[in-house]
Amino acid sequence: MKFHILAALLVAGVLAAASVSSAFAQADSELGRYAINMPPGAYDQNAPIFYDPQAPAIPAGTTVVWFNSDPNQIHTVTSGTPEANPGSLFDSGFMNTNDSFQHTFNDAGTFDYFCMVHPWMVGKVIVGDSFEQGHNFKLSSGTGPVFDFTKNERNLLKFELTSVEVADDQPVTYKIIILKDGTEAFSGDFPVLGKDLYLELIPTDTDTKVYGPDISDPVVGAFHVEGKFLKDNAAYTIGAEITKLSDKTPDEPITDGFGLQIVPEFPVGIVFPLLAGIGAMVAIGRRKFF
Ligand SMILES: [Cu+2]
Repeated sequence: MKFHILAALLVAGVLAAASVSSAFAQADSELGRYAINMPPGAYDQNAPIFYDPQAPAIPAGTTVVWFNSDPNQIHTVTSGTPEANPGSLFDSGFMNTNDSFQHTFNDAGTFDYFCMVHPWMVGKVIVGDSFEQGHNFKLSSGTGPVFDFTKNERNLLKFELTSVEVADDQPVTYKIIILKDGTEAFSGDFPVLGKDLYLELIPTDTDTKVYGPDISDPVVGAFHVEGKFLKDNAAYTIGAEITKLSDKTPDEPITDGFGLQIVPEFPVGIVFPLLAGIGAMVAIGRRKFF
């Protein structure tokens, strides 16, 4: 279990049991969490992108919201392809400019969809169902334990606070720290309503950028972190902490660390340990990690 030990050493030298888990993740609400936009000009066969992003990887249970931002164009979001089972899973019907449509993806798989009006407009959503249960958080991932950015250009993570009761409308502030091979590469604060934080990782060739949330009324939509720090073949450790519950600092630290391997291709040497789950789950105290 080379990877587990490595991840533990990176953090604090403390290795907790890594649980094997790959199962159906239930949606906890029907609130829209992740936005896909049809930008101006999306109708054009030569448009650079029809549905943006074109092929996100999201955890099972995520509710996706499509927006038609294409002026004076009617579009649809219709599951399948024109040839194969069009609309059998979801179908928006005609969407005018500024209309939205949402669908909750509960099952793992790759889901193609297209526009009935402009059938060259195609997109897909990749849904993963692997997760890791920590002491305080459950971490779900769109791509599973290995994020191969040559196959998936982005990966939506869902952090769910499981150890504390939180109302859906309660303000919660998450602090997320990403260590790359043991060195801090990113730190950010994310205020949300309720127990869930959706955070998408996007490896790019540019400097670090943070934006979101996709849905801000209420503030439950996904945030995004992109940058070249995510583009190395490296062992990443993601630390999650609740720094504010309502407007109070928690009496006891609420924190977990999770391992995630980000690779440009699937390396044979780490196949076995990575089949075990999302990586090493190392439960650690604030003093050790932060
Ligand atoms: Cu269309």
